[in-house]
Amino acid sequence: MSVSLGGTWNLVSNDNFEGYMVALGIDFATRKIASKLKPQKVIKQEGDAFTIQTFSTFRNYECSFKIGEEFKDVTKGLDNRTCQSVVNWIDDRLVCVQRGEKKNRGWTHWVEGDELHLELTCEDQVCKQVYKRAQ
Ligand code: YOG
Repeated sequence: MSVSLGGTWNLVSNDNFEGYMVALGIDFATRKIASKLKPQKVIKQEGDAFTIQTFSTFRNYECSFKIGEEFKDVTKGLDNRTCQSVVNWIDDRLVCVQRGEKKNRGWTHWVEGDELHLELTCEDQVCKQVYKRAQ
C-alpha cells in the first residue's frame, strides 16, 4: 500500500467527540477535561507495522499492530476496556475493527491533501477528527 500516514499531526477539528465519549461511558468530569484537549498523533509506519501514539496534556495512548493481525487493544487511560482489534487497508483507508463489549466500535484513518482524517465510531456515535502536519 503506497499511502503513508506517517508523521506528526496536530488536531484542528473534533466533531461529536462528546457523543463518542458518552457512548463509551466516560463520566461527565472527564468529558469536560477531554473535550478541551488538542491531541497530537505520532504515526510510525514501516511496511505492515504501525505504531500510533496519541499525546495530550491529560493522558496519552499508544497502540501498535500489524495489518491483518488481531491484537489485544487495552484502552488504558481511555475507557479501560479490552478489545480484540484488527486493522486492514480498505482502499486507501486504514480501518480498525475493535471487537468487545461495545457494539459497532472502531476507527478509520485516511489522508486527504495535507490533512489526516480520523473517524471514531462507538454504537451509533461517530466522532470526526481532522489533523494537520506539525511544522
Ligand atoms: O486512536 O483510538 O488513532 O489508537 C479517544 C479518546 C482523553 C482521555 C482517543 C485522552 C476517547 C479521557 C483516541 C485523549 C475518550 C476520555 C488523548 C484513541 C476516552 C476517554 C489520548 C484512538 C486510534 C486512532 C489509535
